[in-house]
Amino acid sequence: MAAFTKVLVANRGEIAIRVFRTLRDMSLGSVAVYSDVDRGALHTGFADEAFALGGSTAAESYLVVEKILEAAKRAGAEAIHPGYGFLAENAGFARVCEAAGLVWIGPPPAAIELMGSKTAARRAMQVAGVPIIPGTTDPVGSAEEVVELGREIGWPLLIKAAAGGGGKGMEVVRSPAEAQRAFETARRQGLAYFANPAVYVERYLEDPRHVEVQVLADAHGNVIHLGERDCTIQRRHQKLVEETPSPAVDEKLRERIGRIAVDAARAAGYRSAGTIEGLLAPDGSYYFMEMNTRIQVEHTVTEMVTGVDIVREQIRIAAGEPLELAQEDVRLQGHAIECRINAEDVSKGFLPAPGTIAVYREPSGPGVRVDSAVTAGSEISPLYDPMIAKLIVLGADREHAIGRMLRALSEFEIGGVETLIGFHRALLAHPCFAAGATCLGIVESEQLAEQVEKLSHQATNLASGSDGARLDGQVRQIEVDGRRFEVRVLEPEPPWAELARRRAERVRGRRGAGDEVVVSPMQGTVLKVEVAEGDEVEPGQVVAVVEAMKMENEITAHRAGTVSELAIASGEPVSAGQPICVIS
Ligand code: MV4
Repeated sequence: MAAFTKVLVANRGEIAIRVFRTLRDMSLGSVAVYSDVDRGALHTGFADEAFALGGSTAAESYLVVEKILEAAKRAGAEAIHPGYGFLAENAGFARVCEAAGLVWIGPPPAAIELMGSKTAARRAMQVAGVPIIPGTTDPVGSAEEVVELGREIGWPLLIKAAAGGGGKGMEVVRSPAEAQRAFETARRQGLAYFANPAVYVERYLEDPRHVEVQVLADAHGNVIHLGERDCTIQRRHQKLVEETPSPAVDEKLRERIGRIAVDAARAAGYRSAGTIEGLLAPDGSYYFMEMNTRIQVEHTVTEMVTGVDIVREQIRIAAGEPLELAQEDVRLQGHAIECRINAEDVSKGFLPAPGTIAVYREPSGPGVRVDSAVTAGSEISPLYDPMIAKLIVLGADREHAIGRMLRALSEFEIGGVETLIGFHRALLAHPCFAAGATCLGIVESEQLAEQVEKLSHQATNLASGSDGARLDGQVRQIEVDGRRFEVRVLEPEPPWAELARRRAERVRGRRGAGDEVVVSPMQGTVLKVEVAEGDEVEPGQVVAVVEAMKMENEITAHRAGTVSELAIASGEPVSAGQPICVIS
């Protein structure tokens, strides 16, 4: 394999490290790039060479095609691996790389483009005999057309952005009366996110599972699948837990959806690793939803049960090598689960919680894999996505894997920032997850939130009822009669501490009109406005949803009152600290 010997990874964080590891496995040279914020980031040390891109935000660094190409030229890299996100599904970038004589470790640009248009993709799949969700394969031009479609294929319907994907710009329409508003909202969102207002319509499937199939296609006409991943556990279209095999897929269904995925990849003229995302309805029907033309975050669970290094296959395919295995060589062994450990605060509606990681200790031991790019002292920047680590386990069966995940989660120590560790412990211990159900509504339920609260402050109850003493937070080890105990120490407070706290609160409350204003905690785009002027709101009620770094963030009312001034509209950009509305 001598097509190239040095690869530049146009990415950061855990996925850059993930690719560098395989490059080393294969004795290939590696080149990292980094933004100003990432000067000290771990991924830069996992490559043979590292080049500064300059700029802080993604738009100033990892997304600038000329900067990436310049770094490749300076390093003498012969190939580019894009990772996921950033430029991974940018057909223009793939073309520019190839025009510059660099090998693109990814699919043909035409396949990226085809799958980027959800309507064109649906048309191609329909022609190829791949089942698509009933609906249109062309954009719809008016709310009247939506109503007409409802009469034909039945309610409810779902309007989706034609240039969209991943659930952004989706609007459910339950009756003809809702068509006009939903049509307009979906078009506005399509324009705001994808600079394209075109929308199309699908039948809305109730309580489906998100079941996706990993495919590999080489340049010699070989296309195989590596089984499915179940990604049903999501929040606002962010996957949180992924597993394989799916609790809802048996050998017969796997063969059927595997064939559908291989047919879909062939119809797209695909090459490289890709994922067919599909919906599995409660009645057992399976439909193509979209194709992700990149390596995905959750590829790891497939690697655990197949033993295949998917990045290695991407590299070999790009070098013109045939697939290392045929369909009959693919053996699925055991059950794998991945939990995304994000720096997010569950008690604040999963608000990203950037900051400095003070304490960091990864779990290990049998069947445990951690893909991360942080260590104690690392900064989780508000400029990039807040994923700290992916925790992946392999067990003999699902029950074994759940037990292992709970064990590994309890070993994982992250201090200094809020994380989803407590959330995952509560979710995986929930009867709905054990049952392999869709857990519809559980992720955001009050019940789970309470459980998370309990798990993350297990020792806090020691403090209740003990006036004048606060927890110092530190867990210490003591030995009593030769036996070890872990204790959280209660430190008596000085007598003026309570007064000082009250004074601080008064000062905070004295900002006058300021305490009536809800501000955006981040820079982003307004996805939805959930209230109107004159509405009565309660504390914690969602007033708007702001998208930042591909994450949907709920902005909530901090107090009860009436919305008197609404300062934003859906589709508009907002900056951190910008007023959203006044609640008086
Ligand atoms: C759907 C759907 C129901 N009907 N499409 C699209 C993007 C992905 N993140 C979720 N998407 C959905 N598309 C039709 N026609 C429901 C979802 C959906 C979903 C699907 C499976 C598992 C969890 C889900 C959570 C939210 C939305």
